[in-house]
Amino acid sequence: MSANEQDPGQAVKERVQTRKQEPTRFKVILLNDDYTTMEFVVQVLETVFQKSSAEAFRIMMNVHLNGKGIAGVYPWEVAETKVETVTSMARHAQFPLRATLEEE
Ligand code: TYC
Repeated sequence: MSANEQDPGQAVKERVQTRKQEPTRFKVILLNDDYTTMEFVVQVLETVFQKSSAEAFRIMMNVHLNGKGIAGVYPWEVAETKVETVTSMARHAQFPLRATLEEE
């Protein structure tokens, strides 16, 4: 081995990973509006976000009172699919309900 061809085992410090790298997660945000019924939002939270009826009602009221709120937190593909599902259900029911993503 020549002088400048060093043993990488000594030149490169090994890093010990103390924590598994978590994949980036995304919040699915529900937005308030004046036309979507409370009942429909609760139904969406129960069916798309697997919330209990009590939790669905709590989240819906939080969105109603504060303008927006978190429906759930998921890896990107899951979050994106849930936004599409909510949007599709809302359009079929002719409600203007909107959902968006926010990086956690
Ligand atoms: N503000 C609506 C109403 O009074 C209810 C509502 C709640 C709509 C949450 C959208 O994301 C929403 N009927």
